[in-house]
Amino acid sequence: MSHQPIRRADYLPPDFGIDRVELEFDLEPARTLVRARLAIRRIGASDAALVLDGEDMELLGLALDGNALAADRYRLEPTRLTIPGVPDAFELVIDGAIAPAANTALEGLYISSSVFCTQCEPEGFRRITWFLDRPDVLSVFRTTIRAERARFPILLSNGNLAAARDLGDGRHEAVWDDPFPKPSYLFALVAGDLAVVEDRFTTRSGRDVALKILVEHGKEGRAGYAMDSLKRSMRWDEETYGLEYDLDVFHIVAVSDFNMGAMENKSLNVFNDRFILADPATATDLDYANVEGVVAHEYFHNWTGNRITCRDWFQLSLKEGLTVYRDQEFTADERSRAVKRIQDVRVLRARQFPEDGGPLAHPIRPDSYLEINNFYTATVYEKGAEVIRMLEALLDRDGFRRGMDLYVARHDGEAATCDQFVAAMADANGRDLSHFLRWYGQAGTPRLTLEQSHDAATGTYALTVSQRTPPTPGQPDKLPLHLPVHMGLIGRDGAEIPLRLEGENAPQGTSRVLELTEASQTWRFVGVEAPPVLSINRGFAAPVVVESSESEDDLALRMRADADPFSRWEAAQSFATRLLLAGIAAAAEGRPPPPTDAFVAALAAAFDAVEGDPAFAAELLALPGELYLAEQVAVIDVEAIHAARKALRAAVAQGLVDRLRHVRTGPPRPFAPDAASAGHRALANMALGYLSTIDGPAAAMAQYRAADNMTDRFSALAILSELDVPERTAALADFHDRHAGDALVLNKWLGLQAGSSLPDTLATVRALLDHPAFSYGNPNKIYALVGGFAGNALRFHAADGSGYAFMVDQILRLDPQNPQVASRLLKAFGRWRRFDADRQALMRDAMERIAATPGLSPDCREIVGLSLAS
Ligand code: B3K
Ligand code: ZN
Repeated sequence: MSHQPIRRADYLPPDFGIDRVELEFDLEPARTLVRARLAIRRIGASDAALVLDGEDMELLGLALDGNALAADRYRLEPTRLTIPGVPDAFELVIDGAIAPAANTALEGLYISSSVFCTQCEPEGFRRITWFLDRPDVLSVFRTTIRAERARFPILLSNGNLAAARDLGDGRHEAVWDDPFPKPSYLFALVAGDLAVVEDRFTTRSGRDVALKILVEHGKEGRAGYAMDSLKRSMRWDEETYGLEYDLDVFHIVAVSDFNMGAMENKSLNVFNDRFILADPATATDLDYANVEGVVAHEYFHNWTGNRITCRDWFQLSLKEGLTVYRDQEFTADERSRAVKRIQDVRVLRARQFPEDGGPLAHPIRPDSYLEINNFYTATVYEKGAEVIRMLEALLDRDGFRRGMDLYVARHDGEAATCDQFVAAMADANGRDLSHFLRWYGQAGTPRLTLEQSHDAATGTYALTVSQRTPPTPGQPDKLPLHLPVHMGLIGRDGAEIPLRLEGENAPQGTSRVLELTEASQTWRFVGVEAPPVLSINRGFAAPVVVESSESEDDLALRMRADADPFSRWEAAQSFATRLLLAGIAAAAEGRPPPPTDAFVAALAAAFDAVEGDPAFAAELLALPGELYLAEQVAVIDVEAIHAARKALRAAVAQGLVDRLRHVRTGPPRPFAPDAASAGHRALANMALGYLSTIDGPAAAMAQYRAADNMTDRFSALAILSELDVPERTAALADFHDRHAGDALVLNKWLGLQAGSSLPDTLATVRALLDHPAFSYGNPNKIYALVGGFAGNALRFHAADGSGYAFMVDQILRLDPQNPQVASRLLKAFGRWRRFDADRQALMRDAMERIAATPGLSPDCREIVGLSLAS
């Protein structure tokens, strides 16, 4: 917890290395004793003092090469321990005590439902012992754990079990050896009474790996999908990147109190249980997909993150962007590539684009931070993955693989930088990617504008693409970026046109990646007889906004005929967005909404063209969300956005009513969690939602009662929860009683009520704070209820400021106990400048109340400071 900004430019290598770490834990919830034996070696200046990070611990003793250090030989401060005048190589033994049961920040060693667990990334290890807690210090760890056997029969740490014995006094001991040098943030310890689900995996080269997933007793039956996902991930990484697992055991432990999704500790992943537990009665298809994606993500970190880690936290995207890209590709290969791309772009636009356009905008490799926990952002993760994806587009698949191979060969066992990653990509392909590196340092979403002309006499089509990135805080002037322009041309008959650039002898396919490097560039295609329809940014190859004034006819043509499925969906989104923006303007001015016939007809034709791909059809029918629309207007009017979207939904329902009813016919299918079955459910539930705007709640209520799986039951409940009808109350009560005692399911119930557009939502949320299903100690519950409300634009931004006042109370209550969770909630205020003057004033007052609070955490101080400064 640093109180001064840390700057990327100030990076200095450490003065000391710690080659070997031996930890001994005597576990007791109230007071745990930790002994650290560190083999330390000087790397830097001969007069440098040893400065170790450490917070919130009690120092019991210090010995250097076997000699106890007197108090005048060292200086202990709240966040560090300084020992001047140390030799060039020595052993330091530190005895300390910590209080896991009192650890509510869930960083370091803490207790979740009677299970000891750890979260050390990024700076939690310094709450376990004093250390060089920075990712460029790599050490070999041996961990000895002692605890009472009855309460803590399972004792785990990283690596392989080296020894286990009974201590005779009701306690036992386990010793774990991790042969791979690793930074402290990858250390983990788990101790408790957990059930073990076991399987095995044989790697390509014949290593037999024991796979163990540990869950709360009684939840063993819900770990099967996670295990299956793990085995498929292991196989995929071998087949796709030639990367194999490197130890004899791989553990995943599911805990219920966890700030984030999961953590990739070496061979001992710790997970938020919502990303492990899944069965048909309690998990939706989205939950299954999330389990698969997060299990894969953490497993893939074993190479991209653990074997090759980050030099400093500014390089976070080196492991996170790359690993998100890898898990996206895994899901694309395992499920539907087009649907996965659409879902990822939807998330990018709803979460990352607003971040990039607001006060918290930062490059994927930030330049400074006050609290690094604030930078586990959509930008570092999701935009970081898009930057990797652009490299794949520019170098093609084989070239990208060559770059990955070189990156691993060069940096295995090291703490690397983003520059080194891009250098490996460049060197493996004989390319100069220095211009591309600007993506790492420049924030903001680039906007592309297009100019097209066609010369019938020569059959030449000219396309000019111009780029411009709006200013972001601290970066008023932006440079042109190097990006792939993935495009195709479509004839009026719907056929793809062979693409031949002026000067080429023959066409080179019908879909091409052009490279934009300048502010503006023109490409001329020959052999184009008639004016074509342009399909641009296919597959969303570049994370940009394309400003286009495409005609409705062209959009309709691309919606049904574009060879790129992503672009078909994109055309539908653009058409819908255009109508919605007109509708928003109309709603704000009390005018009737614009005519929707042309869009509805185009949607019907596009829908008919994808018969046989229900998952894609469901995406096609999903209108742009409120967050995305908010980004498209000059001043956000939450009521007008909500009303316009509701009106278009009703129009689509009327226009497609026969098709929607047809979707709902046919024999019931038995439940299976695979992507194809999930696609059928997605489409059927999409249809149910639309039809409820015509038919009311009856069909949703019937489905709610008859459902044999959580996807269908919860989809019906979500539809009912938006209707002000008696069935709503009945279904919510029934759902609660059916799942009483199941925290993960009740979180869905909390979230649904917090996100409801009905007018009494805030009162409901306030009442739910006292419900037994809610607790301030559990991040999942806070994100569901309080976070769910913050994401409910209509109610959070209530004109009277009641939503803002509520959120301030919640943030201030949470900050002292868990600053990470508080500061995540605080980000809801970031876009305050985009609202009308009255709301701006209310939001500014709310943030000033937070800023004026004594003892505010650095986490919240940084977010509120950046937000107010904008
Ligand atoms: N690396 C962890 C995130 C740790 C977050 C700390 N605030 C999970 C992941 O990205 O895989
Ligand atoms: Zn990650």
